[in-house]
Amino acid sequence: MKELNKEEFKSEVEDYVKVLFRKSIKEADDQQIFQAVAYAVKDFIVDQWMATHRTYEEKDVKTVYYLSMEFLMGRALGNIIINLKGNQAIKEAIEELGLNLDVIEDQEPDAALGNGGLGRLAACFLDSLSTLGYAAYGCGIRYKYGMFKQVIENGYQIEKPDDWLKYGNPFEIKRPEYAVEVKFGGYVSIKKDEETGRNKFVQENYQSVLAVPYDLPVVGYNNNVVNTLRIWDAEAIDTFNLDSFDKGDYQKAVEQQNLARTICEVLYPNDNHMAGKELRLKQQYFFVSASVQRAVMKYMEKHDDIRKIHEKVCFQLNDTHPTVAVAELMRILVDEYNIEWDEAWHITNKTCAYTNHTIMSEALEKWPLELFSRLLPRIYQIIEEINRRFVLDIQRAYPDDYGKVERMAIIYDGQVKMAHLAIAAGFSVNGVARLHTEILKNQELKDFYQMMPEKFNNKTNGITQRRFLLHGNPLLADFVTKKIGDDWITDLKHIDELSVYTDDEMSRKEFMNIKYQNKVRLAKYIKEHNGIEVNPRSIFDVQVKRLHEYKRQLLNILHVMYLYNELKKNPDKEFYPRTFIFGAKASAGYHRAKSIIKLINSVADVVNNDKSIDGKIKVVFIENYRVSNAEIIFAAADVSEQISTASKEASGTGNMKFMLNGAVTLGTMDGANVEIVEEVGKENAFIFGLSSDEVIAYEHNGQYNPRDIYNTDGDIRAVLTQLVDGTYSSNLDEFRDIYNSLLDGQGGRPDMYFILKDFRSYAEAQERVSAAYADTAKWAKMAMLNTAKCGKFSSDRTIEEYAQEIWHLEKVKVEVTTED
Ligand code: 9GP
Repeated sequence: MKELNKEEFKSEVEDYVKVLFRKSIKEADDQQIFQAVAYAVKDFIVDQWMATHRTYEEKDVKTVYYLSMEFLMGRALGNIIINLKGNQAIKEAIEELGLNLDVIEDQEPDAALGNGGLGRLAACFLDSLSTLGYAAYGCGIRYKYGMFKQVIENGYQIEKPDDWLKYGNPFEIKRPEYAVEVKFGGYVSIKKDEETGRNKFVQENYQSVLAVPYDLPVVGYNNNVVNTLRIWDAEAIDTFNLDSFDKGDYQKAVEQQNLARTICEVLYPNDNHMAGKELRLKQQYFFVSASVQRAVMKYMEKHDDIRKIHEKVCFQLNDTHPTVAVAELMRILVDEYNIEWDEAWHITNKTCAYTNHTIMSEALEKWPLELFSRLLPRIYQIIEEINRRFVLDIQRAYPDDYGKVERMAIIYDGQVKMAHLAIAAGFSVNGVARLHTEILKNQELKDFYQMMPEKFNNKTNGITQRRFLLHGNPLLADFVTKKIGDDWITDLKHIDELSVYTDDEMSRKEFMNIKYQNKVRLAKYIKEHNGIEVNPRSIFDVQVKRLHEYKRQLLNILHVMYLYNELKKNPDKEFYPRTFIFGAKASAGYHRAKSIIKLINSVADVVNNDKSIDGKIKVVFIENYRVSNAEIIFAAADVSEQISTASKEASGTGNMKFMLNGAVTLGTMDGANVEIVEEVGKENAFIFGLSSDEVIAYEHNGQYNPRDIYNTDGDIRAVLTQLVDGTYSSNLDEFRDIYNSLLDGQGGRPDMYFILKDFRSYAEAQERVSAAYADTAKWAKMAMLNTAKCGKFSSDRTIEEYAQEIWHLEKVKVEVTTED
């Protein structure tokens, strides 16, 4: 591993401040210092970056292209520094320059090119791919505006644009030499190919944009490997070319300009929900076409037979969003390389693999035929042909069952069904936690599983311990290393060696003292950002994740309302003080989710200001929850709320980050919670609620009526009544929609997410939490065991499984030579 020279680094920082801003270190502001430090760090890693790519080429290794609309990278500087093991040298250099590394890191805007779990998973995967030494590209979009900034005004969420590129991004490198053209619209005509004499499909009268890549380094841990996250920006092909003016085609030139301007403008802020907008489909095809074209070109630079591309290239489709890749690869093979359909199809089958991340029906992408065929005429033709052949296969396999075609066809009911296309075309279909994969096989994708069982497999998600422990929780990271050495940083299974210390009183005390200090750090953040005083000796009970009804933040806050009522009724009740901490962004158009945010803030206003309860309950809504403040929050949590309606959360990854940081899970048997409980033991988690089988059974037989609970349970009735009687808002209609959703369902199913059904079981589990926390030694052991038993949930393990079982990659060692 290349060593960082402190003196050289210092003078680089000074030079950059001078060259970039014409200032001395003393004159530069914090943002300018950040820029200079970031450039100096990039200078240091660029040799490794070049060496990595040289090595891949020399060894001609297979590369995975991880195609994803989202990469929720967060800040880069701190992460790169820890992965370089350069913490000490850089920290010293920075101190000797009279600067503070924490302040500098805080200047960096989060690269928030993602919504939530799916995008953050992609970022963790990139970290693991580099650390394990696998050749990989992340391929995505360089959104000008990432995930919106959330501001809370009078308790309401307001969205502000996230202008993350305002000061430029010091880590990126523009690569105009790799730009490619992407075509939209027009029509397809058939022309005779002079060379082959065969018919050729040609897209005409289209609009096109130039896709220009920007590369970002992804630094592996202490191994010289630097992979690339390639994000594409759109530029106009030729700005008002004379041709267009001459032909009077001014309109078209303007349209092309507009197209280029709008495509990468903004990330759609929908999590687990399809917006169905034309621009979104344009974004999808834009980055997929660019990535696939470039991957094919790169492959053909070193090989002469396109038929063997699957030996060196794999496209992993992160959810259905990049599924057009299948048709784009077919287009390139058939139209550009003149490969016969059947052969092209086999090549495509061997090159593409699909990950499913959800069973929420509103998230499954289906595009109207009219829109699809107008925007992507040639791609649509190809999908029609894929569908025609696939339907024949279905009919051959199930000649007497017409329902199969109805349920499985790629084109049906006037829509293109992207998941069906991905399954038909890929060689692998994986779910993201064991339970989720079983639900896919036995429920949601049952027909596909019956027809193609060999494609289905599970890859339980993971997280990178380097960001979420080593960087996010330095005190705990040092403690772990002191006890068991530092192997856990690259092989998290070793963290199990901590288990023996859970019986040692001194170690438990130390562990809890670290938790306390992290709680003090978070309390300070809350005071600074929310103006709320919280007691770090109280239980920090945390639910941070996107706001979605199935994640049931509503259950949590209704329970807080219930507890508050209990305390008011019985002020002397024995009660362990609790701080309920929430953080969540709601998609801008998701009204009920936004009302739930308002409800949390309204409850916070009432409860936090009620002197009669003596601060026993505090409620905090952390504004603008994102990767950078998440690191502080996970480190400080005692209780990890993972309370989704069973069957709905495909995996969850926040649950793993909490566990790693020694928080105890309070959750349903959903997603990866099931595996967390399996690892840590039922006695070290608080499990409640309906099972996924029970939820699915109720959904099928429709026999759940929340009114029965409302009528028979006075406490629940009281809480629901408070939603509409002025207790939390003088506007009696403020929370009426929430109230109705629980009891009437507004035409749909009332209480679709079984909040009332699970309420009592949740409240009882919460009582168990309080009792357990009161027994300090017991709690310390539970919390520490959570950290110790987290080994399975490293994204390194997940990536090893993908690499061995799906991608078939070989590991590469990188040496930096004088050449680089
Ligand atoms: O909702 C899932 C979440 O459970 C999972 O952890 C994450 C990563 O696999 O993906 C989320 N899915 C989506 O955001 C949309 O499919």
